[in-house]
Amino acid sequence: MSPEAKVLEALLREPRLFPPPEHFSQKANTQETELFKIKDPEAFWGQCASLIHWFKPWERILEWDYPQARWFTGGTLNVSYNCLDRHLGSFRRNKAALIWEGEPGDSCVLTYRDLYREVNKFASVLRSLGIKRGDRVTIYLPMIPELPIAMLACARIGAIHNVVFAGFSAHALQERINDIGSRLLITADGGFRRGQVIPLKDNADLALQNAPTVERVIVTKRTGHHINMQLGRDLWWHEIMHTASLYIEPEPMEAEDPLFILHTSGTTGKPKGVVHTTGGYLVGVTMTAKYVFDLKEEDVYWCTADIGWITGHSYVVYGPLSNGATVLIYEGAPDYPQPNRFWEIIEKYGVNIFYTAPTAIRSFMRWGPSYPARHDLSSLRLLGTVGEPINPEAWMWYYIHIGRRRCPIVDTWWQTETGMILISPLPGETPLKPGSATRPLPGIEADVVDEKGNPVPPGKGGYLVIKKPWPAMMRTIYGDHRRYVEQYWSRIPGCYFTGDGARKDADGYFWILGRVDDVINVSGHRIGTMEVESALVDHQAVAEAAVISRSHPIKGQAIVAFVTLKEGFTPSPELAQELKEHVVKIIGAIARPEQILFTPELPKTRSGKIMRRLLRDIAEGRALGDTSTLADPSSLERLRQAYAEEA
Ligand code: 6R9
Repeated sequence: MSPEAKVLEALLREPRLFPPPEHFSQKANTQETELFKIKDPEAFWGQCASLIHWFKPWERILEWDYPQARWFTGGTLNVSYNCLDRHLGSFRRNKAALIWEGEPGDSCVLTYRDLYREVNKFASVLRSLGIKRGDRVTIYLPMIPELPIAMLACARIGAIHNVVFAGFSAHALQERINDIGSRLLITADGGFRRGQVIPLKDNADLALQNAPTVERVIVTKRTGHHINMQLGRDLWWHEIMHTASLYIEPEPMEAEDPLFILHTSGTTGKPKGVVHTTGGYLVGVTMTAKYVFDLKEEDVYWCTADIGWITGHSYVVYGPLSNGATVLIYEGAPDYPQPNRFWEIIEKYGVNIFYTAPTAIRSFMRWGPSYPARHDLSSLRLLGTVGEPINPEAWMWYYIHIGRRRCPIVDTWWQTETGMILISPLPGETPLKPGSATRPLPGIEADVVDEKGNPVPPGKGGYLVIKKPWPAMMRTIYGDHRRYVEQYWSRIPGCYFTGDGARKDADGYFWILGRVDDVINVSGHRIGTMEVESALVDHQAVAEAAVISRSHPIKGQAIVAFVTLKEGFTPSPELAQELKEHVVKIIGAIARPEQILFTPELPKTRSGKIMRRLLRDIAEGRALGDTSTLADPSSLERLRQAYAEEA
C-alpha cells in the first residue's frame, strides 16, 4: 500500500464524531428558517433568491441547456446596492462594515455609511474616466480598504473587475491584463509584508510596458516610498477623489451579466479567466455566508484569505457584506511581528467567526500552543477552514487550542469555479468528523464516480463531480468557451468535473483526496505544473523541465522540478537558486520551487511523454511503479541516485 493510501485508510477509520453543541444548535440561523425543508433544488434556489434585493424580479429560476446554465433570468439587480444601499435604511447605517488593521499596526473602521460614500465617490471617478458597463478593470492592490472599495465601485457601474493577487509578479499581471483587455489598472505604491515593501507600482510599470489596452492607472498611497508617476497616464487616488460626486445611481444589471473575472491555474500553461455572473453568484454567496458561517448581526467575522483569491471575493467581500456583517480585514502576515499576531487581533476586536486555511493551522501548530494560549479567545464561536484537505491532527489542534473545544469547525470544500461553498457542514446541524468536509449543502448534488460517471461504492476512491447546476457556478472561461466545455463538462458524462479525487464513507460523508490533474496545491494556492515548467524553460540554461509535487508537512504539497540543461551549462547550487528566482520573477513567490534537481535526461515513454508518475515516486522516496513503458529504464536509476545524493 502506498503511503497516501495508508493515510487514507486511517482517515476513513477516523472514529471521532463531534455532534453539534447544544448551545450552538439552539441559536443557529438554520433553525430559524423553513428554507432547508425544500427538497427540490430549483425550488430551493428560487427561495434563496429572496435573500437579496432585485430591482426587477426574475422570471425563471433556471434555464439549463447542458452545459450552459442561466439563473434568475429576467431579473435585474446591482451587487453594490445589495452590499451597501440596502443596509442604510436601518441601524446598520452606522454599523462597522469593515474593521481594518494594517501590518504596521495602523487601523481604521468604515461604517456601512462610510463604505457607501467611498464606493459612490470611486464609482464616480471610474465614470469620469470613461469606464462603462462591461469594461474590464484590473485591480492589483494589497489588503487595504481601497481593494473592496474598488471592487464595489466597479460593481456599481457594471464594470467587470479582475483582481490580481498582489503577490503575483509583473509578468503574471501583464498576462492577465492582456487576457481580458483591461482599460484601467488600479494599484498602490506598494504593500507591506513582514515589514518589507512589495513594490506594486514598479511591478505595474513593468507590466504596462506591454499591455496596450490600459489607458489609465489609479495609484493609492500605502507605503509612501518613492515611485514614478507617468504624466497623462497615472493618477493619485486621493487627488481624483477630491472632485468625485457623492452619489452614482447603481446600474441595473441583468442577472446573467458578468460581475468579475478571476484567473486560476489549470492544466495548461495559461491561467483561466473564470467568469462569474451577478445574480446567481450573489444568491449563492449570500446564502452560504449566512448559513455556513451562521452570521449574526452583532458578529465580528474574519476570513484571513487575501481578497485576490476567490475565498476573499466570496467570503471577505460579497457574501458577508450582502448580509450586512462586520468584516475584519488584516493586511499582513500571521507571524509579524510575532507568531501571535492573529490571536492578538482576535482578542483586540472580539472576533466571533474565524475562517482560515489548513496550511496556516499547520504553521500555528509548529509555532506551538503557547502563542494562542496567551490570548483571550473566548469571543470565538465558530471556526472554518478552506483551500485544501485538513489532516485530522490539524483539525484537532484547531479545535482544542483555538476553539477551546467549544466551537464547531466548518471544513468548506469549493473552488474558484464553483464561486460558493458546495460541500460543508451546517454548524449546529451536521455532526463533524475531523478531516471530512462532510456533505453537500442543500441544493447541491455531488457524488464520487468512476471515469464513465458511475457512482463508486462507499470507501472507494473516484472523481468528485457535481451533478446539477448551482447558481454561483462559473459560466465560461473568458475568451475560451470551448475550453470551458471541454475541461469541466466533457470529462465525465453529464457532470461538472471538479478535478478533485474523493471518497465517500458509509455515512455519505465526503473525504477530499486532492487534485487528480496537473494542478499542485501549495499552501492552499493552486499552481499549474505547466505554468512552472514554462517559466523554467524560459530561462536560457534550461532545455527541458518536468514539475511535480511531493507532500510537505506545512504547505501540504511542495513543488519539485526536474531540469535538464542546454549544452554548455553545468549544474550548480547557484544555478538552482537562479532558476528558483526566475520562477518567482515569472509567476510570483507562491510558485517558487522547493527543490530543483538537475538530471541529464527525463524518463520518457517511447512516444516521448514525460513519465511524471515515476518522478513523483522518486520525489516521495517510494518504490518505483511500472517502468515497462519507459524508453530507457537505466535513465531512471541514474535519476534516483541523483535524488538520493541530493536528499
Ligand atoms: C476555495 C478555493 C480549489 C481547490 C479544490 C481542492 C482544494 C478547497 C478544500 C479543498 C479539501 C477543502 N480545496 N477547499 N480540498 N478540502 N475544504 O480554495 O478555491 O483556489 O480554486 O482551489 O482547492 O483541491 O479543487 P481554489
